[in-house]
Amino acid sequence: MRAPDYDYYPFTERSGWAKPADTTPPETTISLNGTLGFEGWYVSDVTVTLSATDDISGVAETAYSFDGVTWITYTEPFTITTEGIITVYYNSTDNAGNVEATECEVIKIDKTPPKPNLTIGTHCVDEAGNIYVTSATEFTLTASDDVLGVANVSGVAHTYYRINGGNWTEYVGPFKLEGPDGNYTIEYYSVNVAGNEETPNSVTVILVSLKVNSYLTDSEFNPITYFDVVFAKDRSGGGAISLLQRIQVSSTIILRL
Ligand SMILES: [Ca+2]
Repeated sequence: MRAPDYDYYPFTERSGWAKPADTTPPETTISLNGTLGFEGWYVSDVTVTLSATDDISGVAETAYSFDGVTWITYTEPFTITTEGIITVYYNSTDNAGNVEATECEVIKIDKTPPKPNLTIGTHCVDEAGNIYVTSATEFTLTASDDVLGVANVSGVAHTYYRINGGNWTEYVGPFKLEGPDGNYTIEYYSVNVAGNEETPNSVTVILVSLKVNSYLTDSEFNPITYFDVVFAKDRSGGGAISLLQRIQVSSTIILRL
């Protein structure tokens, strides 16, 4: 018998046969558009596009969420600008009411170079702001990959420094300046895991030796003309083992620490 010529059931076609029942949920795919850095980190904003297909009854709605709790109806591609690790949950529902199992995509975004910080050990600064150091002064570099609200986004991967335009050296621990007195320019920068790096920072310090003028006399106020630097067995200087250096008192003593 021919079916009635009107559509009393939404999935019945007028030509007379019923569509198969739709028991299969839609399938949603996600695509991301941004600039990839290293280790799966994007170094730019990321635009998210969701597209869904459903063979039988058709897609009724696609939705997404950033926490799996609050859902937003998807209407057009959206852009994530925040940094850190962001999870996008998404699914679609078809016209027969089948809901796709929620899928998720983890998106890692780090757009900001790490911030290095140079700490200069024992030093002094004059009124003009000149920084004086000795060959014993330690220089320590630390770096942070924090941004406002997110600690250690992709993480500091490497910190580099160079002295007076020499070769860049990877920082592994505190360093000191060696060489003649004078100006030394220290440049330094850090790179994070995502590959962001900053224009090098720079500081100039002045390396100086310590100069000591000696006016020593003996108990009779006779000038002491020299003293000996020795290895000794005790603090009183008794039992000298060997003479390291004989220093003339009439001259300026320069201590290279
Ligand atoms: Ca379906």
